[in-house]
Amino acid sequence: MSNSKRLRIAIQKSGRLSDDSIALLKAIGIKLNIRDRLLIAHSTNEPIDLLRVRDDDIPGLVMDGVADLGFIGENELEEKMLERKASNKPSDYEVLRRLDYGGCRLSIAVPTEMDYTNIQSLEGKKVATTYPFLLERYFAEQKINAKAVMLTGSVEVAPRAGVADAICDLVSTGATLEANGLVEEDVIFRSKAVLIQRADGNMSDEKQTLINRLMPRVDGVLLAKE
Ligand code: PRT
Ligand code: ZN
Repeated sequence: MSNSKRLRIAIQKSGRLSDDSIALLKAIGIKLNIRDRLLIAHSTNEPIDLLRVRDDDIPGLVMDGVADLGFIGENELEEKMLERKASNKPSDYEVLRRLDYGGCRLSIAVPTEMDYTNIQSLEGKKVATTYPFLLERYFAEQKINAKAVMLTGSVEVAPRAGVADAICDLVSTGATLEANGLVEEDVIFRSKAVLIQRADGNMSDEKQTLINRLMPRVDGVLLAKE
């Protein structure tokens, strides 16, 4: 679908993955001319363009072949893959490298006052989350009848607002949970940022050669930081 001869890399425009992803591209020698408001940024020394978008859009752009590569959190990638599978949309991709940033976990957390022993305690309950497909998959694996309630923001206030009994949200330090009177109980998914490539079979030889030339540099940067 992507006709451009230039390699298109989808990257979060502004958020937790942006700076580290840009830093990695720069570290492998790609010079970038990024203007804050623009969707597209061009490299000045390689045939590469950046598509600067919301992270939610990155898996779909790669799976539809609109972007050739993408930097994305595994949480978002796996959720979108499940969502697209459920509606019979293309959902293939290849993970080129697992990166050393964006680390977090998707966890179930419950109000401190809730009587929680294990996941069975959620039988018949409502759990607010931005990741309904990952959560429903976990409920199915655990054979629990509970309901995922989709919220795109403010998930951590859902129990206090009476919208849900518990939540399933991303956690890194745990400070947000604590500030909202919630206790982390079950980790359902561990995530890091990954570099993915489209797997629709339509990558041109020129682009694949460029990717193959860049990847050893990525490995060099990752190794140097270990
Ligand atoms: O605007 P756009 O849609 O692009 O951005 P976004 O707001 O959806 O995403 P953003 O930038 O917040 O996160 C992008 C990705 O960073 C996520 O998909 C994860 O892969 C990764 N990541 C790593 C995190 C966190 N750590 C994280 N702590 N994403 C979100 N959080 C949030 C979490 O949702 C909760 O609100 O931080 C809060 C918890 O943090 P602690 O430290 O208090 O536990
Ligand atoms: Zn997002």
